[in-house]
Amino acid sequence: METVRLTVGQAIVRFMARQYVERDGREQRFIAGVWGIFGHGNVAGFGQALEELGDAEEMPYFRPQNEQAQVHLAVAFARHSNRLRTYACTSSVGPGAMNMITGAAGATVNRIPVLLLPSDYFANRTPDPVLQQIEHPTERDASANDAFRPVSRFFDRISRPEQLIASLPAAFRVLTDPADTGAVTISLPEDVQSEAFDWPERFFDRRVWRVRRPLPEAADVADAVSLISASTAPVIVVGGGAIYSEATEELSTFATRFGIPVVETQAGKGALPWNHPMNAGPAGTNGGVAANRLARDADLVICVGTRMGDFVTASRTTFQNPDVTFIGINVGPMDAHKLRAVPVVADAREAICAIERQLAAAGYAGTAAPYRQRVADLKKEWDDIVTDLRTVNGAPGDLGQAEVIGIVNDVVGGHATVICAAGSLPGDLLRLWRPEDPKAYHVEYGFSCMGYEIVAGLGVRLADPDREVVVMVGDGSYLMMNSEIVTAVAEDLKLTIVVLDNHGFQCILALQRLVGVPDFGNELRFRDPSSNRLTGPYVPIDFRGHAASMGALAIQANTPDELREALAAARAADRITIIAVPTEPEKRVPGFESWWDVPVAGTSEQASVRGARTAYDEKRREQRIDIQ
Ligand SMILES: Cc1ncc(C[n+]2csc(CCOP(=O)(O)OP(=O)(O)O)c2C)c(N)n1
Ligand SMILES: [Mg+2]
Repeated sequence: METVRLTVGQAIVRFMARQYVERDGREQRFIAGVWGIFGHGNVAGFGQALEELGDAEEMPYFRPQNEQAQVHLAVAFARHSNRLRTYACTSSVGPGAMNMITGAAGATVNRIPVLLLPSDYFANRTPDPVLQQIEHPTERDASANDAFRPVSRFFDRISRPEQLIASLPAAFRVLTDPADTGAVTISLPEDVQSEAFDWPERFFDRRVWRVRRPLPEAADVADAVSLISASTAPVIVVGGGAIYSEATEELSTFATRFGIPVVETQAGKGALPWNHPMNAGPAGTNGGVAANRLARDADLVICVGTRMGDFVTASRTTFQNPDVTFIGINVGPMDAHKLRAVPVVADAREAICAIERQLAAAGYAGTAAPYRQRVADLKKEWDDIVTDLRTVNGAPGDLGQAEVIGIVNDVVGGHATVICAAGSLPGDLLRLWRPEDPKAYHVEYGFSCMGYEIVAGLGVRLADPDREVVVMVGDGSYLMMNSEIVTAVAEDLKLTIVVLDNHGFQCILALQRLVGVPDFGNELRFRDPSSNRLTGPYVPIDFRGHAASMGALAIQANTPDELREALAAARAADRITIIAVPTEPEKRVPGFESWWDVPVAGTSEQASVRGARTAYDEKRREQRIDIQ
């Protein structure tokens, strides 16, 4: 057997560089590079390997400012690449590794591949406790990195070099499997990373992982066909899986041919352009009137590539037809079975095509004319509401968030990618942004992680250098994680970040009022000595000055005209641009016939809380516990 002597770190670099994926005949390298922050845990091991082999293996290295950020960035890169590429992320032991936990959870929730290589304490245990080691008093093999287990789809700890030979292929199997994918963690004790071993040459052969398009079972297709044929008011719920599978054209054909409206989730928005006649807009808690009324009355719901989270089901109140049934088209069995669906465990594109063929063969002509007319009427009603909400109304210095969204969307158009993750923006973007292609809308709303926004902008930019990228981020989320602006400057990544300054966590403040609680702890205010609470004046923040200090082009825009000019300047600029826009917090977009289950205190001295609890108990009666 031919062997080659390399350290564990060197072997990982070489192995990663030789893993490819293939789908529909297109082949590409799966790991596009490595992001990492070095410490004593990885500088001599994996870091040495990258320095020595990185160039020869074409495995570029990138340096972020925060380990959580690098994971978000890799996830955004992978999502924009339809999960056919990602980055690896390395960290030192202890805090560096722990910083990646949040990112790992976000990857796993959203079913997006990312390879995490946190360093771990000495396998030989001689110097214990090494700097940053948590010493468990009774479980000697427990390390902080065990915290990756519940948030990873694959976890292994390499305590002997040869374990890699089995572990790395297993890790890549999971990363490239559309049903299993998520965060994949290989924990690397710092001594093991540097250990040399004679690896079989074959371990480093070029390997191509076919990203499967599993075909649906004929019997499941037949069941779906009879349900659709018998339905009078069907709707399709589209999720991210339809986009990752590149099933959007087929979805459009299917919906048009059979006159079945499509309602959007956060991850699925963009699958059909906003002005597609069959696109009824978003459904659920942050939905619009068209989708929510169609979904309320639907007798059949065809779920395509969605995890059916509580925002689209409005905590199980979206679907009110007593006889509603579901078809679950999903490559992942767990998601396919949700809501007692007839599961069609398959690739979204393959399943849509198979069902369409069988429907056509059965002579199915689609929904009746009055239903199609209802869809068209509701769509028109909703589109008009959106246009109204986006239109500037009021004094120029009194911008509301909806107007800012309208202005930004009008300037950048429907093919720029808009990015967001948390706050009131995701809901408002879901209703108001008008994407014109499947990659024009990127809102992370599975984990809804504050701090994802700016770094995700970098990830999308790296995945798609020719596309205009605009990050819309709340002031609270900006303050939570903004230091990768420095990375964008260093890497010469051009994107536009619009910071909406409304003095804090306004979406949670709105939620707080809804559950009957007086304003408490959400706005960014000085402590008031008389109340000893955070009820003083707003803490002023110079977002423009802050961003400028990191080397970005930074612009303050207080009026619609200033915002339009700033967006034009950002477009013309040669670097990352931050536009700070003060927005009026009380100009909120209302809800549209929907709800979200946020439990209200069961007892309180406050009448507002008791009133909210009564309303809550009433609403809970609409929850469909029969379709779980
Ligand atoms: C990491 C993280 N912490 C806490 C939350 C809960 N949370 C959701 S939105 C939000 C406030 C966001 O504030 P901002 O970005 O200013 O948006 P706004 O609500 O003002 O639109 C908070 C605290 C979260 N989603 N993510
Ligand atoms: Mg805010």
